[in-house]
Amino acid sequence: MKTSIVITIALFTCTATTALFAADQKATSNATKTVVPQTSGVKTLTILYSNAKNIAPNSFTVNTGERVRLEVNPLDTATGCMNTIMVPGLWDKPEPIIRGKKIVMEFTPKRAGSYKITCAMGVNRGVIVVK
Ligand SMILES: [Cu+2]
Repeated sequence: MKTSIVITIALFTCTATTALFAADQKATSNATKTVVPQTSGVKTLTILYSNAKNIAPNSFTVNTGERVRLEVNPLDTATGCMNTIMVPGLWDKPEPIIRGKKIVMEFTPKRAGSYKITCAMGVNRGVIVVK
């Protein structure tokens, strides 16, 4: 969790710096276009969670070696067996699903395969296919 916060702050800082840099470039140079390096080599997957529909979407495809940021936005607080979410093999720490509290899981898949999105007990709720 701490790591996620640090990464989020780092990304925000990068974005802000890039924006300032871009604005500065625009102001000082009309003759040449500066290509701002992409700071986000990250594939972001966004999930909406609700008690009624569980997770949506629930099926994703990513590539081996690709940095993935899986975000879960809970509209509800999940209860009972399904009150946590994890991706065994990619994110092994069950994250509690609490209304309004975004969950961020960042990982880089190293092996191709089908990874289930589950609760802490392993009940299936979706899949991430790594090619
Ligand atoms: Cu469960």
